[in-house]
Amino acid sequence: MSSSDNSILLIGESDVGKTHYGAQLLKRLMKRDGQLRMNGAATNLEPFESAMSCLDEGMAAGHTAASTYVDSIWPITDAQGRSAELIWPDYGGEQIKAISDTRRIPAAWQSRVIAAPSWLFLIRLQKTRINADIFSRPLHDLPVNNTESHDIQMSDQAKLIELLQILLYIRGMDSTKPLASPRLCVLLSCWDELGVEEAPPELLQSRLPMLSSFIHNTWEKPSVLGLSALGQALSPKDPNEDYSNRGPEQFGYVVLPDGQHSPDLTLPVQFLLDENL
Ligand SMILES: Nc1nc2c(ncn2[C@@H]2O[C@H](COP(=O)(O)OP(=O)(O)OP(=O)(O)O)[C@@H](O)[C@H]2O)c(=O)[nH]1
Ligand SMILES: [Mg+2]
Repeated sequence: MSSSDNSILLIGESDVGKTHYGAQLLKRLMKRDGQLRMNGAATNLEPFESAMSCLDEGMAAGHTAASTYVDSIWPITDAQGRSAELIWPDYGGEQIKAISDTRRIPAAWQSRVIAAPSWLFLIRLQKTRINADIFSRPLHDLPVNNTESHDIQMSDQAKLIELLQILLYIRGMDSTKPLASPRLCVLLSCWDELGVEEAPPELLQSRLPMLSSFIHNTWEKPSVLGLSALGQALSPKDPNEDYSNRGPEQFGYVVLPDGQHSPDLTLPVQFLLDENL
């Protein structure tokens, strides 16, 4: 790994689990038993400090203020001893929603989108409205709407695709060939609340088929993983004693593309960094 730019563009609206993943990832890097380990002093940890202390008490942390954007810098090393500086952001998810809603991108975000060699796209399926449409049911099974007066809303699936299209446009990607760069990893977050047996790529394909096709047609080698950063739901008010006694490091897992679970929360990052090593 070179110590040049290993920033990860973490893309996710509010409530998808960005801050909790950041806090749990940081704890795993410090515990040093995964594929990636902390190798020196991390800087700008403030956004994750309060989340980490809530988790230590067995509680969930709060929402990140809409205007916050902080890049935290983590010196890491992999199992082969190669080192890099990982730039991991934390921000209020409203910033992503604003890009999608207004189709305008602030200058600071523009440079991040252009510079980051890897994109980590968090989707929380539980919060994604999946309306019945011709992609999920035959046309004759769909409810008939009185077209005169109903509001036409874009489906969440179409919005997620449009967001990726906006980001690709900003980056100037107009290739007709599948993209090798930026590398893309889709993380289906809060996996524990889904209660499914399927592997992540199949789940994405069955729940959001249009998005899954878009991703597989646009990128050369996208990866689709599941993530349960906490391992279970936690309350922001009632501490979970067992969680606190055993320690948050004992909880949380990644679901690999073949459906296997791994407690190593650093795996999605390692996948993204691999090509940039
Ligand atoms: N069940 C479950 N809940 C989770 C998990 N990770 C996060 N959550 C919950 O999901 C909610 C949102 O998590 P955050 O990490 O605050 O989300 P965020 O993307 O940082 O949201 P903003 O700060 O608003 O942008 C919180 O209520 C967490 O408790 C998980 O792995 N499992
Ligand atoms: Mg947050």
